[in-house]
Amino acid sequence: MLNPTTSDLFNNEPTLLLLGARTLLLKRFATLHAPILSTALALITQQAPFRNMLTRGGFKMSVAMTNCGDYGWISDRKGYRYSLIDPISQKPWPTMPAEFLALANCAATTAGFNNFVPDVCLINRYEIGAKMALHQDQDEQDFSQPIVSVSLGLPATFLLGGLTRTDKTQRVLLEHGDVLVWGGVDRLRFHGVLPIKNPPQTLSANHRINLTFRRAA
Ligand code: MD6
Ligand code: FE
Repeated sequence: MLNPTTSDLFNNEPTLLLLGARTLLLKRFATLHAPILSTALALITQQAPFRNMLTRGGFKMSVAMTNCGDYGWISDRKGYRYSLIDPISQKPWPTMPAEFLALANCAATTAGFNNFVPDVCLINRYEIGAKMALHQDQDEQDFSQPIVSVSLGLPATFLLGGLTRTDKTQRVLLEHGDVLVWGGVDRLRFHGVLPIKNPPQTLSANHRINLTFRRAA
């Protein structure tokens, strides 16, 4: 865990933290945009509701997911892949809202990745106890494209590993409004999310939302 100092506890300014050669944590970068993102999200989930997908092994994922954009990331007994069609509605995924695109592009530029135009936003919803096992993002065609990940709601401990599964992981606290950007030599780093904890009474949220922007094709 990046250890907060007493002064950090009272610091609400946006901050950039370098976590790797091409891994940047943009603390609170999206905080002001959160209400607009939530409104857009409500419209998306009316068309493409959250669902708990199956792994290839037939286990239900604890994280509920949906997508917007030209593609959606899906998982079922056939494995992981990108699909133009939502398997539930049999229709294309909802259009990526302009606010999503603008935020992702701006965050990428801030982290040194110019001209990032995502064609998919995977939307993850974590209830208390939900988690994501250590994995690499490797279903995309062009690994020169970065990944932009926006955290909303409850905090999470993100595990940031190296390029092999057994590399030591660092724990990174991802809070409401934080944006994590990585690419280049860090694009295939292993990563995961520890089980979401019960919130302190000072937090009103009861789940965590993560928006992961990628270029699939
Ligand atoms: C999450 N994120 O934070 C899951 N992948 O809920 C990811 O799997 C992820 O945050 C690649 C890059 C950034 C991420
Ligand atoms: Fe990932």
